[in-house]
Amino acid sequence: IKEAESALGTRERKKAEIESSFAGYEDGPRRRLKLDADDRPKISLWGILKSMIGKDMTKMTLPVSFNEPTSLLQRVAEDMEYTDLLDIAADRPDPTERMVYVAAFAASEYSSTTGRVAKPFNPLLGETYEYARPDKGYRFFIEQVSHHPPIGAAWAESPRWDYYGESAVKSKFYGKSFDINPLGTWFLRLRPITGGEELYTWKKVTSSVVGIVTGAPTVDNYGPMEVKNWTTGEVCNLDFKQRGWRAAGAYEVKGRVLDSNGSQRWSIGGHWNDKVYARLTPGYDASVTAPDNSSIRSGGSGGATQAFLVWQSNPRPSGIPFNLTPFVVTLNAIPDSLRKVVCPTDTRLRPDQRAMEDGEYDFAAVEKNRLEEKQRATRRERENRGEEFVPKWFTKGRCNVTGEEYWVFNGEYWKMREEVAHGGKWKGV
Ligand code: CLR
Repeated sequence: IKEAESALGTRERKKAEIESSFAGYEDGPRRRLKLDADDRPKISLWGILKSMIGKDMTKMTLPVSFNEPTSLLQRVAEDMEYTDLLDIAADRPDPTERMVYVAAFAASEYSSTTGRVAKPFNPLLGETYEYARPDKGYRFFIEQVSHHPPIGAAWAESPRWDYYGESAVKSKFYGKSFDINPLGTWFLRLRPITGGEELYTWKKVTSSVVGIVTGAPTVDNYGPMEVKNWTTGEVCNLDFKQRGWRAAGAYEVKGRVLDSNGSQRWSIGGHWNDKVYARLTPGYDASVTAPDNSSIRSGGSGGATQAFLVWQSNPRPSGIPFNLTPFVVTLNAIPDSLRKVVCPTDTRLRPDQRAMEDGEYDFAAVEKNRLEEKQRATRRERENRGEEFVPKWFTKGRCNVTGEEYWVFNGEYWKMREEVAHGGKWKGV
């Protein structure tokens, strides 16, 4: 009881701190874009890409009609769509059950990639993006901390958890496929109801655009993923199955949760674009499919050997331009209340991306060029002064649990923002 009380105390303190950042989000999430349909010119991907075999994404110059009106910083914020799973995880008293929900969260991060064969805008060095959800109780922040190679450092906080990591990818166009390999580790600090804190880590799997030559490009995500609880020792091994020739088994994910002694506790199965189920299988492995009767119990498990639904993807209504998800539509909104407080470096203020969102593709291309030229000029000036870019909101640190390097958020962003909300000014940005 004492430990639960202290866990609740920590959550209360965090809650108050995070709520101080909600100014500007009073209007609630945006529901639609200005555009009803994107009438982008249909150009063959292969026609453009065939001369670029062997190149990585940073070396490809593509017409702006291959872009979508998101930035890579916002693509990382897409991870926040299913944080409810983390809230549920934190309230489960059993660590293997917490792992089931954390692993489902890690798999849910891929559901919004389908139908999105488009290039997000490349963030400028020092560009930032913030996103807060008063209704969900979290705040998210990311800064582009390196341009070559492109690296974004992200930090999200809620009363029950912190989620942070580095977004950096290696990409290469192989002709048959365009592969994107994420490099960084993602960290989850969970504050379970039973007290204390737990550290989980995982790495993202490979994303790949396939079907380029046949003219039906799709995004696949595949490979093994290990989610590890460093504090109590549970491990979940997930396997994202690679899409085959006949697309049978597409989107499939399966896995197992091992307890701290290494013996199996849960079997997991489903599809990362749709649903994930779990089944209590103490000491053995089983394949998990949808339960065959109507007694699907979501959010509970106590002793059940019947599979239960852990996660379900939100609907993808057709008719949203650029094939965006409803969650993504909320990301680039800038109501007047938010414009007043958001940092001048925020992605929402990029004129090229805004033009793209509004369907003004030619203007988007002109502005994109202008910003990139300006960035080059700034870099030359910096080099002439013999200076190096220093991130404003993150420093490099080493995790004393995993031994890995990671980007430590200095917390100053939200403090300065609060001053701005009370009439102050952004300084040194
Ligand atoms: C995957 C999840 C990671 C962050 C991340 C980084 C790069 C993204 C990738 C995600 C998804 C696929 C992606 C990629 C950059 C380019 C690629 C959007 C979100 C698209 C599909 C490539 C389009 C090909 C062009 C030639 C049109 O945490």
